[in-house]
Amino acid sequence: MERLGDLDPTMSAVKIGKKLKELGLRDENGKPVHESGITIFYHGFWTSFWHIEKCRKALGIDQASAPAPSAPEPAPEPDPTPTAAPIEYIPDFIANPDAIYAALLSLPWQRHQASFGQPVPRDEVWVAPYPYKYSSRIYPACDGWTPELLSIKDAVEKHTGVKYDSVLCNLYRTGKDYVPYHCDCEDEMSPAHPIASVSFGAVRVFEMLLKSNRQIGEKMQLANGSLLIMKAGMQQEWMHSIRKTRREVGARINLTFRVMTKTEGVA
Ligand SMILES: O=C(O)CCC(=O)C(=O)O
Repeated sequence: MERLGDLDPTMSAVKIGKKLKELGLRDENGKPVHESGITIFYHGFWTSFWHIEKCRKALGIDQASAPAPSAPEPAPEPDPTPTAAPIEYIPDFIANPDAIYAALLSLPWQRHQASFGQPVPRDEVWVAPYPYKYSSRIYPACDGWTPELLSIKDAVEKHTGVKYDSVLCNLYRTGKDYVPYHCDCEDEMSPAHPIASVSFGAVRVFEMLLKSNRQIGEKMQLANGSLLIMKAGMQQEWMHSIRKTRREVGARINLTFRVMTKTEGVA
């Protein structure tokens, strides 16, 4: 005979009523237990549960003898040592970061429109001999190299041995400005070259996420005057972001030097 313990209280009330009728069981008052199925229908899950318990008692089947519900799969242990992202970090890369930061504040910053007319949550300037198609917007080619941008580019090129042709400048005016998780892996960009990221002003947290398992990697505090190299191939495997913060933080400027290889097909 089917045991009451096999009845699942999450079954619909009508199904429970049917099942009890099939079993032909009577409760402690001698009433066919399926009659109470009507009550189950009106009162739902908890009544069903109560009713099954009542029938278990009537039949002398207590919880201990009922078949144990199958145990849920244990959650996998989080990996205590997240995979290290392919980066290099030099905290004091720029000798006089405050003076350069002050000069960079007068770049022609623009708050562009993102999809659905929302403003991009930071100001940007794109300087490159190529247009840049980024997240459904196109930034035109712009020969806006200032002496400061050229001197930082020169320092970065000496360090990396790579000739950069482009820079995306970001200005985070407050802690509310941010860049969501993304990778800089558009078709126009060379995956064979590292991206060099130079930061000025307020310290903000840079987070990395491994695409394959959505595991958050190391979180870094990017210091004023620091250089972070995201090595060749990193964009294909990792995403990165600057999170919003509720802390009172000042403005921050970040410059990412890139190599653009393929610009055909971009308007
Ligand atoms: O501000 C940063 O440090 C990151 C900027 C960034 O992710 C980007 O320009 O693609």
